[in-house]
Amino acid sequence: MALAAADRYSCGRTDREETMHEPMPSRTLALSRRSLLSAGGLLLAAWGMPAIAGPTRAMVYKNPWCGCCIGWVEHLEANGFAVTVEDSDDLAPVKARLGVPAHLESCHTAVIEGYTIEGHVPAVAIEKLLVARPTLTGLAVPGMPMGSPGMEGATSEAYDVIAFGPDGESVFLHIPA
Ligand SMILES: [Cu+2]
Repeated sequence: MALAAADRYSCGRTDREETMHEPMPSRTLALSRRSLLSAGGLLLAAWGMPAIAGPTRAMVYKNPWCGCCIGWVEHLEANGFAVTVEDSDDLAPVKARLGVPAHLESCHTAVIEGYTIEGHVPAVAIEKLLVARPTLTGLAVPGMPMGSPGMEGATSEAYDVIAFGPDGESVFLHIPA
């Protein structure tokens, strides 16, 4: 089932403009609090390591008209990442170069500390990845699940963050509805 290009890059949603000014659902707030705790853990983990330069950098490739991609960028920034955005009308070559399996594709693609991050992956999963640093190509949240960072709205659904790499794929983190 192929999404029409317009649907795909506008996230298939037209009500984002109205919903983005509503108060965040409590689940999102809870997730943010968890993310902050994880960030605290990261700081502790970094204690005693050689001085490292500033916040974690994220390079995000997205379509210029993708609203939910901007929502995800804001989620990263709110969690302390320093984000650089590169807009492109054709992300297929980027996804191919960064090793995103076709069946795990979403809207935007990012590179964080050498890992490929595909779609609406929550910061808490990225922080867990950067602490554990497993041998992976990266993480993906395929499609665009409602309730994931950047896809906040009236409903939220459970979804999995998938780890992918040379050794195959596995569930890295389950996010409950
Ligand atoms: Cu999206």
